Amino acid sequence: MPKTQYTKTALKEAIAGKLQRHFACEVEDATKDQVYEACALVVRDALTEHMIETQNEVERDGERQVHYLCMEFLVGRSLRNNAYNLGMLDALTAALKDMGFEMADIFEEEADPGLGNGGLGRLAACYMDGMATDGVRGTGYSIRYEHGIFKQKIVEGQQVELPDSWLSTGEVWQIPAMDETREVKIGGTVDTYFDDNGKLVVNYHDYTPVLAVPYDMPISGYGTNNIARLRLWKAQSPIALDMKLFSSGEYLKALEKHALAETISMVLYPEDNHREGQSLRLKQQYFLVSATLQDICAKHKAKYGTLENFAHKHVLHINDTHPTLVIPELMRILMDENDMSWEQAWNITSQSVAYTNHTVMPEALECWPVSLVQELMPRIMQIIYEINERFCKELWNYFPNDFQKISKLAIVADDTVRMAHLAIAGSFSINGVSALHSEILKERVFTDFYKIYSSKFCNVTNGIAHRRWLCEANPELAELIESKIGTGYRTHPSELQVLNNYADDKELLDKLGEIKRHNKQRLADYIKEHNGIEVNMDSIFDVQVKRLHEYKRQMLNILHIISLYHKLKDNPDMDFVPRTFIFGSKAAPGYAVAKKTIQLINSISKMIDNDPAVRDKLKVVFLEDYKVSLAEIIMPAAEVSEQISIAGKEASGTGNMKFMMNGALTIGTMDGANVEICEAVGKENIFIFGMETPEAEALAASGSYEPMVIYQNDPVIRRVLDQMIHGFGDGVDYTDIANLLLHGGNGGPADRYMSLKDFASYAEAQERVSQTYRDQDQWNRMALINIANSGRFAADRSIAEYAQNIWRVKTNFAF
Ligand code: 26W
Repeated sequence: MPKTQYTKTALKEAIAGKLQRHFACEVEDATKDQVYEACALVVRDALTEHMIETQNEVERDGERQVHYLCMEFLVGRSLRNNAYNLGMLDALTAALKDMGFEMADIFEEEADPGLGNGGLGRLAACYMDGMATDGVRGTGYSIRYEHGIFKQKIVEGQQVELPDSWLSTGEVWQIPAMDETREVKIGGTVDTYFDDNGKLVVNYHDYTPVLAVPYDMPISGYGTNNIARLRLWKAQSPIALDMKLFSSGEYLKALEKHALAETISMVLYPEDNHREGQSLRLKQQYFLVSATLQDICAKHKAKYGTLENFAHKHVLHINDTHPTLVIPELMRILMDENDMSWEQAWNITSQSVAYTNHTVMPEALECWPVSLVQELMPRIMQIIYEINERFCKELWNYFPNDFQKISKLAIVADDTVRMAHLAIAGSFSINGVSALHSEILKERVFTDFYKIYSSKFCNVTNGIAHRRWLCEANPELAELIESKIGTGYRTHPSELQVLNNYADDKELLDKLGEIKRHNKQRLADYIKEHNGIEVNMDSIFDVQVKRLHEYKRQMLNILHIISLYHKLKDNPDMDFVPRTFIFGSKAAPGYAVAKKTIQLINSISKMIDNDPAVRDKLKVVFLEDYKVSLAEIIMPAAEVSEQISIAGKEASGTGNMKFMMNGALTIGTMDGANVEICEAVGKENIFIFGMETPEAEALAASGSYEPMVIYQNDPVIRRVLDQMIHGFGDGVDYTDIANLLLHGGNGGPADRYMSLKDFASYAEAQERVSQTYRDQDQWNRMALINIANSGRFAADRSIAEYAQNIWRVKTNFAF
């Protein structure tokens, strides 16, 4: 447990002290943002103290460390989380109250750092929390993007992207470590030759040097002094301006060189599950990888004087393929800078790297043109070629004479570098993120690799930071839980299971319903304030929040909503369980269909809200700028969780876990972690519909799917699509969307993700949702069972599995 106890009085004094010293003001004159900053500084002091202790311990005992590399860390706000973990949240709330401030208002002052797109980045953040709590020696590495994911504004129904500047209030959590600045070399020319002694000499020149300046965010764990560190690299030009160029009159060129270096950490790429072959992105990847490895290796050498024992002391975990260049970069450091042979370097490298795959979408699998890798990192390209050559020789042993297969599996082919193949060749572990996804990797995506390296493949089902998503986001629910089962579940999430014993406790179930209503009210107030829409508190809050992507099938939800609208228009007095459909989603700026889908949701929302015949029973709300802090309001208020991707495509999903933990019931396909959620709660406590993976895959592969036939035979669907062509009364034309569903487009088949095929089954499941909701006791009972069985989806459990099965480091977690 943390050593320090924080009292209200001590905190008040500390905050007042910070206000005085940093802002030269008294409590009475302080603004909310000054108070926020003062609180953050007080909390930070405690964290940095713990961080130093943790670092010293790591240094002393020399146990194996985990280095978690990820291009995204969607950490969310820090103040409340750290205060909770340090056990000072109550005292802080009381201290602020005494000083005349509401805790919630102060928390609102903090910007929500958007250093990620979606699932991948949020998972990385949840895992930092898990590592800190489980006592794993972990460091996360990423880029300190000046601008995170764009801010989304909805203007006349359409998404508009605005730059996000989070640093103003986020800076307080980052401690610069200037003395550990590294230099990354980009571009230039490399000459390699063997000297008289037969030793390889690598001469690298004319490159552009870029400084990597580290900023450390201490990530607290719960009930422990162990701190996980998140190291964010900022790119800086080493010279204010290139003086040589400058004095020779090439002012602009000097300026350009300078700016080029600094743009590396300027902005996060907003594509999710879709690669953009931009050279700046590849520079970012190499920048992250090279700075990180130089950092780890320099410290390791300072301690041991050699890198020979590197693999015993470090695991380099790569989160998806984006940091795969760690493999050739570590080879480069070991060979070029430490005189190791290829074989020795390869042994160390391939025993240090572990790779997690997060997607099976073909358009997300990374490939880089050889020419680009060559241009930006010539030495790395040489090493990749050599890895490829040796790898292909190895493949030859498994598939002799099968040239076709070998070129299919090669790392370099058709003038591109296939990052996933490089990751598989150079790592000792490859895992998927849910049981189903890991099976799909083995059986379909990486079948041939699995034949060769079956022992490298494993599964670790994703998990979420349950303290953030339950205890902090939903304090009333946490209090209710704790009144029954105590606080043990905070570090032993499986103890939530004890709640199963209360499934028939009417009083508890009523209380659960009451709490949900309070959380719904909070969201309703938010909606009123931001969308000007009054929602019916007795309606089912049905939520789909996630990135906008065709495979996630927001479209299926929309088609169903339109069909409900028709049903109500035909029969306004029918006995209809009122529903509020809530969406929140960002679309990649270049993804036209996704953006049009957002517009479609907004058109429908407006049409319904303007129609007195239906608007009390049916509502559609699109919440602007979905992000972590907004999710913290939405999750506790949700009653239905939409997890409706076409089976086989959603690697895991983690929103599904957050909803469940907050007592929402899932309507979903047998995809990703939904399968395990279904197993955990039982079929009777979840609404499953649609094709399962084998059927969906077979239908897609057969080429015989014809949505037009469904359109012709199903009057409900026909009317929905006809309405889409006809429009929603605001003059916006959606024929393109209808065409995409019925005829295909953009080089794809009609209704690629088979929304029409699953429509009837989905509508039927939604009808079951409505009927179930009529019996509130039954509904609350199902909600309780979902909460009670959500413990296995805690990040603490995932991290313990990584630690035990992949990283081979010790943890404090008890399964
Ligand atoms: C190169 C462009 C790009 C950018 C991001 C390709 C792929 C990605 C991510 C890996 C996509 C992603 O976030 N995948 C999600 O990962 C979550 C965490 O494991 C899963 O829960 C989601 O199902 C998966 O879509």
